[in-house]
Amino acid sequence: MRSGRAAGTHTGTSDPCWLGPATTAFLRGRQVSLLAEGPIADTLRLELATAVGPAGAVGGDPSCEPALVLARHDLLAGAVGVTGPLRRAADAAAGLGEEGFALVGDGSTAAVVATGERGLLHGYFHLLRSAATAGSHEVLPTLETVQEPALPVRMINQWDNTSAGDHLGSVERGYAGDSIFFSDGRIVQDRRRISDYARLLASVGINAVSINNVNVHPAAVRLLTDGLPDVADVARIFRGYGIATYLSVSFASPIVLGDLPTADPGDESVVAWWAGVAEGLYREIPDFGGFVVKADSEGRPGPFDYGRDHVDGANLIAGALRPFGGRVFWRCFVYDHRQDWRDRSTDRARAAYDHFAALDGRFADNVVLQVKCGPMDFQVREPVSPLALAMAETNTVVEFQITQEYTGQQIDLCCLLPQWHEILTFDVSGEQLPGDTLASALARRGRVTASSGVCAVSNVGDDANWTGHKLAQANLYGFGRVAWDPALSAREVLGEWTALTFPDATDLHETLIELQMGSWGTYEMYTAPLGVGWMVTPHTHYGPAVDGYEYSKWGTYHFADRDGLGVDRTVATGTGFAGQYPKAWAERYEHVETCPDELLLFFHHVPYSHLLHSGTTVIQHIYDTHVEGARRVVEMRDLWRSLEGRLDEASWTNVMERLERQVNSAREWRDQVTTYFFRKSGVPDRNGRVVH
Ligand code: GCW
Repeated sequence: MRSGRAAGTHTGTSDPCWLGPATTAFLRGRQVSLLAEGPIADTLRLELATAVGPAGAVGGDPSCEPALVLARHDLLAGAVGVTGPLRRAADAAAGLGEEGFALVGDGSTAAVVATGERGLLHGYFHLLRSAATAGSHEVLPTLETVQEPALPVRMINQWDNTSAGDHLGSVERGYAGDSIFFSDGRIVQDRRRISDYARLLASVGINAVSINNVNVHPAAVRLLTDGLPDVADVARIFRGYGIATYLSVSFASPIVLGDLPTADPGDESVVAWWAGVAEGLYREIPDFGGFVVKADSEGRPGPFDYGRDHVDGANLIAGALRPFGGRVFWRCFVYDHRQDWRDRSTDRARAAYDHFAALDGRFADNVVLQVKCGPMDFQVREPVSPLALAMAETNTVVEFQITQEYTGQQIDLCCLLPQWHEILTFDVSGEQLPGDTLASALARRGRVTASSGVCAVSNVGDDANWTGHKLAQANLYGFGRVAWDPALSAREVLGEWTALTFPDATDLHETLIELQMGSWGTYEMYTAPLGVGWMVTPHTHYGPAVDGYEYSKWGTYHFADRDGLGVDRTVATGTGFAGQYPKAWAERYEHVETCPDELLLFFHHVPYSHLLHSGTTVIQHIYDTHVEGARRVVEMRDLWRSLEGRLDEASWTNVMERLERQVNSAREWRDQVTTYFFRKSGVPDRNGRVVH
């Protein structure tokens, strides 16, 4: 939703989000010392200078008893004054990887020691977090921690278009205004907003960003040529925050840009073309991250156009990037988007696994497969993607969607952290073996190749508050935090975000956390029931349309008739999708007796009278949850109204306005879904509520 400001105008005073001035108050007027050189150290020096203000000072000598010292481990070897917290941090930091840090604070001095510059930056932001959660804005916190990221790849994907055109606007599936990166076909000239964004991302440990949409429209292809100097400048900004820059590229680039007649991976001229492009890129940007590629997906060109497979396609581009240390992120969102709804044997949920699982082990070591977290497409409830569980010999990142395409579009409050926590802690074998979560599988692979982890589609735009809905900032913040430490609970992360974002409203923190914690469950209640998904308005994906995708080509059906609903994905009588899981899960999902309620309609077609484990029938569950979900939204709205005057006005007004819209939307969902199923089934609501 647009903020009402003219497109692309940067006021220079955007919301600092979770990094407001209060978060560094404990450094004001202090002496701090920084022992490190390089682009990230330069960023840190500026950060520190701002934090200490004119009355403080940023020096290099740790022996002058600074309040805070940040030091690269190797530079401490000959330094004097390495005592107290600094000594303890130095000892603890020995042997850490370049993103790790040791942080020790005794209440009057804090020390961050790391083996690399990026570790120092992470340690600095961790200090701010610790101070905020300790509630001590004026004093340095007491703490002792050694941290390393669990996952080596922690990436953000922008779906930003270089020009708005007709491609769903300036940001595809963007709900917070226009792109902060592009306007009128090129990278914006005022780069302050990009720099502020880099800072936000760095503060939660993000280390990679792709800046343009995976649907690469004709003008965007030119980022590789005419746009390169601007891309280099953006990469310079991100470099200062320890973040590598990537571009999304079209598989057909050799044709579009190179005037070649083909993009066939088996063609020598194509191989040479990609090699030349990579050489040019790395000449301009020596630490360029690499490419993201959406191929053979929703009409995009790809190796299938030439009778090749995805190994051929991905390895072609990886080969060009390898001499320079670059990587290709190859998306696995490959399915038949021209399906015949009459055909009940084709199952979109199967597609990613069917296309990629057999290719495990054949991809080059600088290929990273990018697998959506569920088998369909970021619905409010899906099972974990079986492909994400299957690629033992292939670098993999699991893709999440921070932008709320199917989860309320930053009009409805929907904190996705509990959903991500469930996915990341998913028990891979289904046998509750220790250390066998999805996140630990990604981490294990990451320790071998440093190329596995997570990525997510961003939710920011040029709205003053970045995310359209102020509280949606927590999803952006939280993604970075769980990427760093997937064991963190949603509540812990929300606790941090709330303390950092609303430092003056300590008495409201619990209320704000509770509000966010329940919001995903509430959204699930009033939208598509029991994991079936897709009852959204076609194309825009906001608001209800129960049959909107029922007779479409997209493979998105609920199969409701007068007797029942749901998709039979069992091995015995359905599409066989359940069989793509490790044995214990396959068996659990296969049978209605063991399939979890919340996924029942994803895996089974059942009669309306089917009794759920919860003790209620499917039809009554639909009635009850929709009424209850809409009621909870009214309750959230009323609660928020009662907070007037107790939070800053801009935040309060923004959220109030969104909640009013959410009340209307939830009412519409409730009435359309309950009425639809009453009319289909003829079964009345036990409580006599459904009258339409
Ligand atoms: O579901 C679809 C979205 C598209 C998106 C695509 C993808 C970028 O509706 O807008 O395109 O997923 O993930 O590639």
